[in-house]
Amino acid sequence: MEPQQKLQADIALIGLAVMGQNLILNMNDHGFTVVAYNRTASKVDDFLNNEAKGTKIIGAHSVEEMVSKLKRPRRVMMLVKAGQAVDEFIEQLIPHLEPGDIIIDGGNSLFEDTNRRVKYCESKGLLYVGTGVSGGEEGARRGPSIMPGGSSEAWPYVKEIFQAVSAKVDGNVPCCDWVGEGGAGHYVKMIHNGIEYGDMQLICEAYNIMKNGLGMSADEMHDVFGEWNTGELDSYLIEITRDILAKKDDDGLPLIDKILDTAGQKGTGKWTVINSQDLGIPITLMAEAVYSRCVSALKDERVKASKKLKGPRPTLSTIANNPEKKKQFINDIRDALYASKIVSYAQGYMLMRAAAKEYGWNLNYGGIALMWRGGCIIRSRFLGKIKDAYDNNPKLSNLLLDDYFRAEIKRSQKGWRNIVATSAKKGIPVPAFATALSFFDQYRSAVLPANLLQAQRDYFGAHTYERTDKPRGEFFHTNWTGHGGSTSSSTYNV
Ligand code: 2AM
Repeated sequence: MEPQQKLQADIALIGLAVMGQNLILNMNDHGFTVVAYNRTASKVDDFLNNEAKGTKIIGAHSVEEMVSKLKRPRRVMMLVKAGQAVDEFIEQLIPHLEPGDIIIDGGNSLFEDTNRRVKYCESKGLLYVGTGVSGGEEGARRGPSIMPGGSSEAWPYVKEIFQAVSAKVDGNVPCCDWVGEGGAGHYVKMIHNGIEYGDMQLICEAYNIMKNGLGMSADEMHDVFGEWNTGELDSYLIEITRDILAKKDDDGLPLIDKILDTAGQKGTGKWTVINSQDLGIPITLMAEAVYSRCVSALKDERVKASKKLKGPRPTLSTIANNPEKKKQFINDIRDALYASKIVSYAQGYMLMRAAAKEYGWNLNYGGIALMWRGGCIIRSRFLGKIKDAYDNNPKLSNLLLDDYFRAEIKRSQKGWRNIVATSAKKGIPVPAFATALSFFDQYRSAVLPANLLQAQRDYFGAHTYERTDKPRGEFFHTNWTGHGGSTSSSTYNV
């Protein structure tokens, strides 16, 4: 290694899978000197001799050598398999680092692990950053959305690199800002993925009504999604849906019609829903999106059931055969998608607020919308409006109460209700549209039937209830049958 390269490197990156390699190349493009290291050292040489040829990227063949090449405070970023590999590298790094040095985990770690690692590294005098990196391989190379959290003293030292390599929107605004303490960065990445599940399910429901209800061809739907992508739904996922619908197989027929309808999942949506259950926050749309993938996976059962369980035919021929009505109905589908999407994001933000309270984070809500605005899978024009809402009122308690979104839902509501009602009548499944509407109607209800629920709980389990004519916090029990006794349950679980 040439002597002038000694102590010159800005950052080290461990993990030379495609994401790691691409992020290194991206950092190099932005003028940073990166030391590349990997457990299997032969990958370092492969990388230097191929993708990294002709760049300023430096290779290292041991942790010690890697660390020796870094400027202080040292910045070491890991992009390795989540779980044990991260803990192992932390242990390998600690003996070679000094107080104030920074370990960064850019992998898909669970936020609870990051919470623990931040505390552990800080106890050793080190700083620790757990960052969500979204946008896949292409994003890593051209500009991902980067969501860093952890030891806040580390932010000034990683800000320049992260913001330089991140995606940019509206000219040159970086899709990277400090998220918050502990595992907040990885948490926000997890919520991003839950929202992504929801967005995808909403698009699938819109597609299904057009395809099976209105009998539209892939080319016709391609045009509709193309048009939607010029309006308030303008987003990466609508854009790729437009393009997917235009793709032809070798025989010239739409490829989409040949793809089996069973969805896979890697589990990040599931983790979001599990966390929502822990925190008692209704992210009903994301939950329906996860469960819809589960239902889709029951292909064989569904094929059998389709021959036995009878219901209405899903065709909407009266609408489909009247061009005026059809156009209006397609607009209603768009409105259903849009209003449901507002509900989904409102629910995602409700969960983040609850998490901030539970885990003691000071989350930057507008910043989060900005980070998702570009680079990642859920990037959209819509997120700019969420950023505006939190800029207008950083203490906004619910996105549904923001003036802009309130007006948007008001405008879309008629179409949304028409789509959910028509689908119910015709037996077209719309779990996400419907749950969003039910949630909306529950959320705007000052009174819900939980009075009866409390009565039932008190009847069979003496769980007690509060009364509308008494102050909150006073609990009552009734002897409903006359022979149940008047002893109430000792524990009261909300
Ligand atoms: P490898 O090339 O030596 O397998 C994605 O899998 C990245 O994580 C790769 O760089 C891989 O290194 C690394 N990785 C996976 N499991 C690991 C482990 N247990 N210890 C160290 N690195 C690991």
